[in-house]
Amino acid sequence: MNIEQKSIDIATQEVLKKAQAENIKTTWDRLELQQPQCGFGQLGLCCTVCNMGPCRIDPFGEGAQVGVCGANADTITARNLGRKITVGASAHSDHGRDVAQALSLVAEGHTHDYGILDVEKLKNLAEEFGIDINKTKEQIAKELSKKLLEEFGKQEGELAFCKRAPKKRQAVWKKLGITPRSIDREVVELLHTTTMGVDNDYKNLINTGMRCALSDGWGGSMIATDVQDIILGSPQPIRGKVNLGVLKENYVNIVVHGHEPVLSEMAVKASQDPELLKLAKEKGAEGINLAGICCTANEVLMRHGIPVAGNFLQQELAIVTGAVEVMMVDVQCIMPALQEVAACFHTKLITTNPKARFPGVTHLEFDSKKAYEGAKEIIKLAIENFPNRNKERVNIPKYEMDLVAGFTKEIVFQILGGKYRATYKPLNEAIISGRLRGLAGVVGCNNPKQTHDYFHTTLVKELIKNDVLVLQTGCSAIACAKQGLLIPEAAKTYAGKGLQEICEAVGIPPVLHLGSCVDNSRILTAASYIIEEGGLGEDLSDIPAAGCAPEWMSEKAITIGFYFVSSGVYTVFGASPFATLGSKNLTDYLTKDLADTVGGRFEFSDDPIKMAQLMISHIDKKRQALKLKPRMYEK
Ligand code: BF8
Repeated sequence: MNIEQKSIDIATQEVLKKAQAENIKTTWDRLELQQPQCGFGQLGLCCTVCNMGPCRIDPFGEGAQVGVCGANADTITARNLGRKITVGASAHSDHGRDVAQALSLVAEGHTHDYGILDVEKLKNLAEEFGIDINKTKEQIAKELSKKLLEEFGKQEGELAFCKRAPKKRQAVWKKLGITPRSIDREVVELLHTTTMGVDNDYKNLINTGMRCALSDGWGGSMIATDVQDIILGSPQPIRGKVNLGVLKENYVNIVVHGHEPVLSEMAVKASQDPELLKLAKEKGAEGINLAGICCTANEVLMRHGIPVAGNFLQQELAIVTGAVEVMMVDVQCIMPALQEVAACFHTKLITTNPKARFPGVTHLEFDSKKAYEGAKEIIKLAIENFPNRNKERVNIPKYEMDLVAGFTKEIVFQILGGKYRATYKPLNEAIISGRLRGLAGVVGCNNPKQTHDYFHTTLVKELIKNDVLVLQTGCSAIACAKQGLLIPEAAKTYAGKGLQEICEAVGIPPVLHLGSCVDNSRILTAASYIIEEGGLGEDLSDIPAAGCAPEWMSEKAITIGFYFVSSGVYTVFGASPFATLGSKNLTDYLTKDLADTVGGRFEFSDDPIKMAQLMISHIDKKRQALKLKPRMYEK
């Protein structure tokens, strides 16, 4: 694989050349060492569920067709997939739980580093849970955090946020028995059903999987998003910069990486601390520069305009620039290889979460009761490490791009509707009148098996060219931002005439950044508002919209895919069809039959233009079904 095949991003290519010249191994080298990758694993046909195995099914039909216990390809692939769904749901939901606990600490006055910054959202949420809001915000927060934490372990009823979905959608879930009852229970139950000798019906396994995924999308992730907005502030449209060029040569560079913004939020504050700025100058630096990688980056970008150094496949490369004093990591998507890469430089890797440690790596555990103090300690460590930087080995690519982020379900439509008319009407009308063809959610990771950023950007360009407004989160948003798609000016260059008119009228980019991966929940609630506004059907599956994760790699992406599909969304996945191809029955169930029950279904493709065309043709079908006007500027 040459460098151009590895990434379309010039900054990435430049640092990859440096890594090669200095013999530093990156994920692409390790991918090569793994070739050929296990065929049974790729097809989902390897079963390690019990100690009678590991078993594998012969995909050519000549060898064993069942495991030692008698499980066939359908059961094995569905069980393996179910386990992946539980992991993705656990990751997002555990994040949500931590944030809900932080709200409780704030309410009880155990921490003064955070506050209640979005009181309106606090009250709205409290009302959703039936809490009387005629009391102090602290009292409301105390009751609310209790209710939110109960969502994780309750034994009866259904998750409160399910009520945010249109009535018709709720009825679909009820009919299929997939309304999530709580968060933890759905994860446990799905795990239970995948153990040896429990559920042998692939369709039933997938139904249990959908319920678990829904407990993430309409539960754990939604709690994470909403509570973060309450204690850290709801994002507002904000300008920022993206790509490795945001690292600064004469500054102390600190990279925050991971997912939970509670500590990185404090790092933002601490990086502006006069005492620390003074110390940085004493050590010969011009100042302190904080930048982010992955979803933590998206969180601090959305709320503070902190620059983004890159997405998933750039985490090692940020260190390879030689200009990073500290990379502080919390949870999820943090490559174990970072330790080895950091050891090639002066960079200190610091773990902060008790759930995620590396052997031999400095661990400064985050304590939300002393959050600011903890963040200061890490920044100080970075400053003290600045003189250890080998200037000869610093090579920061001169590439950075402007972007606008900070769109939430509330803000997007406040903008479209005007400051005093926070309504979805203009958006719905734009779709109804044919000025906008429809909506797309493009989300998810990078994967070294696919040319870095190529799939995201090619797909998104094709969508906006066809008047589809794109909503993004996660590493996908970062990919498109690097290519200049997240600035209002991009509308003129890339968007179709209808989308261009809307973007120009309200001054938004044709691609809207809604935040981190837990913020995919913002897309679900935005879609529910669209239905509530009227004119575009009665269920989420009626909206001319589609979803896509073109370069996915994480189990979290699978869970997101499942809660989108179970919410009625047609969802395309790039790369491989999450190891289910070994069962034709399961593949057909996911890509065809689900449409008849949940209204959404999966599609798999490895060609970004084809992915866009599939999504557009689905959008057109939905337009036809709603008998909407023809597109305003049809070619
Ligand atoms: O949660 S998009 S690589 S960083 S998993 Fe990870 Fe994928 Fe990036 Fe955020 Ni989401």
